[in-house]
Amino acid sequence: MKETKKPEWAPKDSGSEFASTISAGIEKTDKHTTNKTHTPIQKAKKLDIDDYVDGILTHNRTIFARAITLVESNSMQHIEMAQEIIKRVLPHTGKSIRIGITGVPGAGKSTFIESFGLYLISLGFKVAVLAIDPSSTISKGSILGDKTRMEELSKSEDSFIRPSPSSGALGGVNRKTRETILLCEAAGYDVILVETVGVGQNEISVRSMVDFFLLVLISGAGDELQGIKKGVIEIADAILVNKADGDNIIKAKAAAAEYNMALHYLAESTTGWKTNAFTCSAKEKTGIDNIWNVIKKFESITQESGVFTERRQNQMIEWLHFMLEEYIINEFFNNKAVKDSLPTITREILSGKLPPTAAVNLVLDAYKKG
Ligand SMILES: Nc1nc2c(ncn2[C@@H]2O[C@H](COP(=O)(O)OP(=O)(O)O)[C@@H](O)[C@H]2O)c(=O)[nH]1
Ligand SMILES: [Mg+2]
Repeated sequence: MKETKKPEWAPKDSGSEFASTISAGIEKTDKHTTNKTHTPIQKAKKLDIDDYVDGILTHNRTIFARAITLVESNSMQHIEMAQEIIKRVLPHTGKSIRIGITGVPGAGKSTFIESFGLYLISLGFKVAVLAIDPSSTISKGSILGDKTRMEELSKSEDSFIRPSPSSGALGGVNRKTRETILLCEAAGYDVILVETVGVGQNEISVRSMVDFFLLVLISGAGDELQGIKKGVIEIADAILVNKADGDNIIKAKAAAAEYNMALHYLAESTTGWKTNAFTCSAKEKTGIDNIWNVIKKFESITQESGVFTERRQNQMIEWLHFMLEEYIINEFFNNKAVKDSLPTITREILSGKLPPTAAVNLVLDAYKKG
């Protein structure tokens, strides 16, 4: 079906992409015009779980996008429905390669994804691009930027691009992105690219949901940036020095050589795999096929050794623990007895009557009794 003409990254506040392209407006049109050539589309219909599952598995783009909207919702009712859908499609997930892409803003991640995504599509793959961008909830700037950078890719029938979900209930962006990955796989996407902005905590959470972690850098970045990069370099499976074009080719190659030297001294980020630095030009589309070969080699080596599967299993367990922790913390701090006891106990700590460790026991007692 070709109903979705609007690019999928239409900013969230324009209405969910879904609703904005279809439901409400069309319903009205049908009521207020006599235009019978306009076939009323099933959009207005409320979908049940079977509809969602069938739609995802038969790759109905519209239903698929609606399922993702459900996953991204903060309403408990939607979350519950989404869980049921995910449970049903779970046997059809896991067959993609999940690639995390990080790097400082401006390194060229989006431009790279455009070139890389189109290259993968030319090889016959279907590509999903998900973004995790903490700044996008504050300003839509980055999404608007991406819109122009991924123009060709967004037009392809074989791509699906989703901007960063807003945070919110139950696991927030983390859960939403992980579950979206599963839906993408069930819908037949072969390569999942998760783009994140290289600022602190983000890389760690993206690392925990992908198979391969790619760090996009540029040559000549200032010293203060090197500081941020250090920790991230340690978890990268490949470093890609981008913008190796024009006058910059030599500098980019020198930077890649330097990173390769530095990588000698670092522990493996993935057991049995040697992280290397390469160059590419996202703009001129050079070095793109090479990085795909690196990723394929990584996949075959880690599949063979079992590290691939082991990592995915660990990631699921981590996810379980992460969600449990979040749930327990919420439940604890929303407990009435805890809420009631905290102000007095806090005052006693501040006035020097109660040591914090003893206070912990008091709060826990209140919780257990409450
Ligand atoms: N010369 C050159 N410029 C690039 C290349 N890749 C990206 N850029 C430019 O770098 C800027 C930032 O790119 P963008 O993809 O938005 O970076 P992101 O913030 O990492 O997603 C844009 O002006 C791009 O046109 C490249 O390979 N060569
Ligand atoms: Mg970007």
